[in-house]
Amino acid sequence: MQKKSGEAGSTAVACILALFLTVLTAVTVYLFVSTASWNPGFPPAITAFGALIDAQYQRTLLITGIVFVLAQLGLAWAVWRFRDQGQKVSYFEGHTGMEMVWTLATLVMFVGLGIYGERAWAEARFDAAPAGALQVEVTGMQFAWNFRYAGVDGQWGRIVPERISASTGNPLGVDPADPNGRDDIQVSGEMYVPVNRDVEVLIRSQDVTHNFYVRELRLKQDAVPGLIVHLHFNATVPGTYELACAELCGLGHQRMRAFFHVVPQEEYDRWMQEQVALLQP
Ligand SMILES: [Cu+2]
Repeated sequence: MQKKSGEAGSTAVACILALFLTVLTAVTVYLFVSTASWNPGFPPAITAFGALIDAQYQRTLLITGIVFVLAQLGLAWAVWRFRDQGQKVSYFEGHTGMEMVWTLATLVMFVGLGIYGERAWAEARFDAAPAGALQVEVTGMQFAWNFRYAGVDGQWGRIVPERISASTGNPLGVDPADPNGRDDIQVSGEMYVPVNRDVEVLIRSQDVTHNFYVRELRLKQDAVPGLIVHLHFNATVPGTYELACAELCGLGHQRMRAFFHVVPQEEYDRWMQEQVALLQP
């Protein structure tokens, strides 16, 4: 229906919409600031770079929060400011200056956050593990985690896929002909590492893509068939943590979990001796 010129639209509609946007923004900000959303219930980090990850998370939340508030309040203002007052409608098509400003602002924000977070990411993934780090091979398979330690000689036994046989006690397929493999320690479901010690994990998968995820380490890494992915960390707080598979890997995915134990060096040595003793024929 055509409107007579000079007739104003409903102020109430613009008013209600602007008010609704403002209240919605205020409630959202209140929920984030007042509740656990700001610290969203993560268990405390047990690595130094975990603290960097948490700082990055909060920084991202703060910046995107500010952008959210400005955008919503700007929208409310525009709804109110340009409400139908019977004025002549003006219309323009695009504005190169504005386009450049918000494209550049978005670019600077995302690239800036990326550069800020680079160190936390690189520390566990790109930098080589410190010399003398304890190596643990972590293998995901439907639906279990297997851990292998190189044993007394510090050498891994060769893996031959044809030898994979869980029913005969060789789920990883360590070559029985390789003397390096005879003292390899294999455990399923329980991973032990000493506290305050550099640990390098070599993540593998035997079948589909799994994901090595320990919240307290702030590490989450896909286990990809055909790849050995290196990560390293230094856990500083003893305890038992959950190692979950964080990649939907099949029907038994939800039971693919293990326990990650960070223990004092003496306890680790004791545990290792027990495992060595189990190997003796
Ligand atoms: Cu899995």
